[in-house]
Amino acid sequence: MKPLVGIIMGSKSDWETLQPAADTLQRLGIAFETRVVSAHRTPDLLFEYAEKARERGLEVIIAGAGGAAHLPGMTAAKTSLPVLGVPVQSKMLSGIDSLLSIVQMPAGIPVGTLAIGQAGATNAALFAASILANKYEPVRTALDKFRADQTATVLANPDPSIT
Ligand code: RP5
Repeated sequence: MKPLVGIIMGSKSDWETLQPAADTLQRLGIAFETRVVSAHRTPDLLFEYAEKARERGLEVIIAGAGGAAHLPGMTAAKTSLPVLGVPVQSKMLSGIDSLLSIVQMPAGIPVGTLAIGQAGATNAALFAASILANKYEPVRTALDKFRADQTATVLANPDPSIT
């Protein structure tokens, strides 16, 4: 199956944060690819990836980066595909630097920014699924099931003292 979602990240060290996005897409049956694409270390690759993304069949890009996190914004500048930004929890500033770098886009080029860390990565995948669900019925069904299962799990375990 050709990937519909591209998960890109600024460094291999971001994989731990972004892996839940891949796991969630896998669970929903959505084809994806994962790549290290750095705005700072491989800028030419970033331009090529973003420029060719649509013609290769990608429909959503999830971009995770930490620190001075330019990857999501620069990717969004080079493609009109929806770009979802995941701020990686940096060591020095706990991801506040990543969050502000990604969320504070000037008007004109949007990046849909998620929470810092793995929760943001999971939600980026679910957000990508919501976008794709408008067009792909199986994705809508998988997303509805994901939510129903989540609700059932909470309701089936009402007592927090029981493990
Ligand atoms: C960013 O720099 C990456 O997204 C990563 O979060 C951060 C640190 O990268 P490494 O020095 O661990 O490769 O570009």
